Amino acid sequence: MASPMTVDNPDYRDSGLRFPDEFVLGSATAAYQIEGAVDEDGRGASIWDTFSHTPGAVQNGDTGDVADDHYHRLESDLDLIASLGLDAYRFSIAWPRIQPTGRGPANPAGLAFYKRLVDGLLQRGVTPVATLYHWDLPQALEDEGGWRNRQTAYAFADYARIVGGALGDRVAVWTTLNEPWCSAFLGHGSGEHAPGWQDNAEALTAAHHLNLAHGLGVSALREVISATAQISVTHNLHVIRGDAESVRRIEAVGNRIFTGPMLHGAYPADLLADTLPLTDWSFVKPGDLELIHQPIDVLGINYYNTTLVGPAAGAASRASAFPGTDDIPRLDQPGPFTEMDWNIEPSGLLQLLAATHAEFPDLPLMITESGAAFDDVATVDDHGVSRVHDADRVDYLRRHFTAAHRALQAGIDLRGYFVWSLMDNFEWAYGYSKRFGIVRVDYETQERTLKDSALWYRELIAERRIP
Ligand code: IFM
Repeated sequence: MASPMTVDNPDYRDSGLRFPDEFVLGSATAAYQIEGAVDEDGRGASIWDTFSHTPGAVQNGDTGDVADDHYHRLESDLDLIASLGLDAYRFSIAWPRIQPTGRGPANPAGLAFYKRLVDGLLQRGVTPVATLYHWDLPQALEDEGGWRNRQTAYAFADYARIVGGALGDRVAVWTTLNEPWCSAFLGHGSGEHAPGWQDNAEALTAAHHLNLAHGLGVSALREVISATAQISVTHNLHVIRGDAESVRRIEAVGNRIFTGPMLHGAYPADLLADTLPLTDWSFVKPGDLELIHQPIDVLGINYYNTTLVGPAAGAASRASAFPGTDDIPRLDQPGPFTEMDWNIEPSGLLQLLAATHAEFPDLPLMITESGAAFDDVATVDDHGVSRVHDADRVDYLRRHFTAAHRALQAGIDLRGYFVWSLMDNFEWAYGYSKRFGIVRVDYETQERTLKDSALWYRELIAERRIP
């Protein structure tokens, strides 16, 4: 067993490190990835229903129609969550369950589902952490221009007010948006995600309207939630390494385009200059930055891997997930890699936490996602019990919890860590081909099996130290 003397252990494979009692040890999911029941109880269609049913958009033609059937298995999934001893459970609310067309009165059945979820968590001693938007925009709003239309930001604020009013006395942490980079740029730049646009100017427009939605959403939530509830936003801030000018450019359009207006009250000057060939930014209206720049209580950070870049070569020309930077080459990095081909680099998590803390020293941080997809093998042991010996995921988690612990040791105000994900689920454009869960889901039978990583995490939570 490692001792605290091993904090400089370069492979981050420590055990025995203790987390404070107040450090939140949780796990996370998102609505479209697990719920299924897409046509039930008045739920409207979302852009992911449309996208996943578009031939060629998702691997194997997979859709979220059934997913983990969580909507019908709520009680047993709540028991599963409780059995792991999670301090907190992070879930997202499906906007089209609450407002089937994205506007108008709440659908009582939709609200009732999330009330049962929240109350079920509280009854089991698990803290509810809710995300309002994890990518499932009502299709009716997309038909009016989606995130390219600034009215969607105002519709989001109305939705936030409805949900905050219904659950605001019981949810501990509210997150407005999950990874707006994905919504804006995978959705409108590279087109890998719903709604599948490939247009740099539209992608930048969408980014601004997501920023606006965040600010309006924070204000709406503050009106209705309890004074003790916290408000956050979650970003997948990219850890870019390599050529300094390329790093600056990608960080500008990948990270600071969101953190600038949300947390500093301004778009970075270098971002505006870099993107002038793509847009004149006339979608930013007077007063928008004040609306966007609302105080938040905690910043959510999702971390998976790093990116290595070289010096720009040629000219940017294509629609991209980092608009205007397709002239920058991505370089190979050393492994190991997860099933997503993402490099496993726990030092990137520590680097990200340190850099974010340095930039926003007064803002508590929370790792709202970190985890790994691997090609798990399900077995049956001598006693007939299903097992998944996912040593690679245990190793990933050990190394990233070690990084989180080092962040605490370094004085970074890190409040918790949510493992992505509680259970295998619909991995967006990859369908069900990538398994991120610490709980295996057999998609034929919907049987749930605790993987070794779940048993390991259960022990970490119980002992509050890395096993
Ligand atoms: O599954 C996703 C999640 O929905 C958002 N963050 C990244 C995860 C892994 O790709």
